Amino acid sequence: MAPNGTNGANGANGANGTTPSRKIVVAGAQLGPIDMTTPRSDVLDRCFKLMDEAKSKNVKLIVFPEIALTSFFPRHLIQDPDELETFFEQEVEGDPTKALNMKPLFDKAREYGIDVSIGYAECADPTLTPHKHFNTAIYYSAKADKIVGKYRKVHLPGTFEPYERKDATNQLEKRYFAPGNLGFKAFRVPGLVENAATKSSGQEANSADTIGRGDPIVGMMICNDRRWAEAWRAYGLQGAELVLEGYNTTGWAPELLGTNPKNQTKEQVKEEAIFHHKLSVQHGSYTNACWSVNVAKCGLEDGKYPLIPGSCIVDPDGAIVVEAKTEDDELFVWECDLDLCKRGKGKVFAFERHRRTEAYGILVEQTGVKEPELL
Ligand code: CDV
Repeated sequence: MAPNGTNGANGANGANGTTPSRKIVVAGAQLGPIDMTTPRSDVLDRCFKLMDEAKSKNVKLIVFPEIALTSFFPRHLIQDPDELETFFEQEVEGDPTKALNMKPLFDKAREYGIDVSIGYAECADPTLTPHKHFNTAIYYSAKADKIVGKYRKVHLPGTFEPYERKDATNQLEKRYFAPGNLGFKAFRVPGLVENAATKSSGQEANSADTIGRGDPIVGMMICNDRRWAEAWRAYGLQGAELVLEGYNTTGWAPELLGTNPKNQTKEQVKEEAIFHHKLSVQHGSYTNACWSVNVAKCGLEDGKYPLIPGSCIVDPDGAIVVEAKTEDDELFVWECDLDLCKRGKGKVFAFERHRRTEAYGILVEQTGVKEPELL
């Protein structure tokens, strides 16, 4: 099958000594708006529809957005801790697939044999006071029947205190979440490509005959992370072939985003936000020679807070190969050939030959800007 008229059926299967295929049918599951009062069960029903469609299209991995199961609550000042807690999910027996509100989704993934990546608000340890809360994404492997990757958002935008102007759109992520403490750790996913080189067959990573031949290398980022070259490069340095990124990006928040004098209308502000989103993910994919699957929650939440669309899959050359067309629930599918990462990783972005770490100290030694001495 060639979803959406994509790049064709699998090639050689490896059985006759030819190069095994590294093509994976991947779907982004864009979600339309979710209001503050929408029950999780309604959202899960919407997710199931997208999973049904994914199954019918032979999808192997479906990617849901950041904080996929509720409204983007960090725009609201919620002072009652019990009320705030209702937006968070707690693992059961150390297993997020058993978390009350997420279990039905993973049960469906298990039934369909589809891998799932999803973002949610995580209550990490309910026995701690106050709880450690993170903005988290997890990767469920159907082959392994468990979570094989977990990422906690590192770059938390916005403020701790709400803006003074009554009608301002807040982004209270610094108030509600701790910065991610798991770094940018890439991981391998079993069962998605044929004849992968493995440790159990006596092979070693980073040897000439296994580079680009192991199980797919995946990284995750969440929304604001995609604007930071550091996040992409951390994954690039681990050979990431596929970066999964979910987002809730406001289309109108002058206090947060500042104003560009070129933009005269709210529509222009939103268009610029979509432009910056695409610029970031296209640049990150190109400069690290990896695919990226970028999935929005979008549309007008609570009838007044616009979130941008722009969900898309970007190839390792930085080109958008497929994008969502609506601002509602929508599945978009592409057959991603991981072998397309090889050109960039082997030539222009062959890090081992071209990077100059002796010149990069400033990148980790300094956080904010220090201008040169005045003349
Ligand atoms: N959820 C986000 O991280 N949103 C930010 C907005 C606030 C700029 C983003 O970078 O898209």
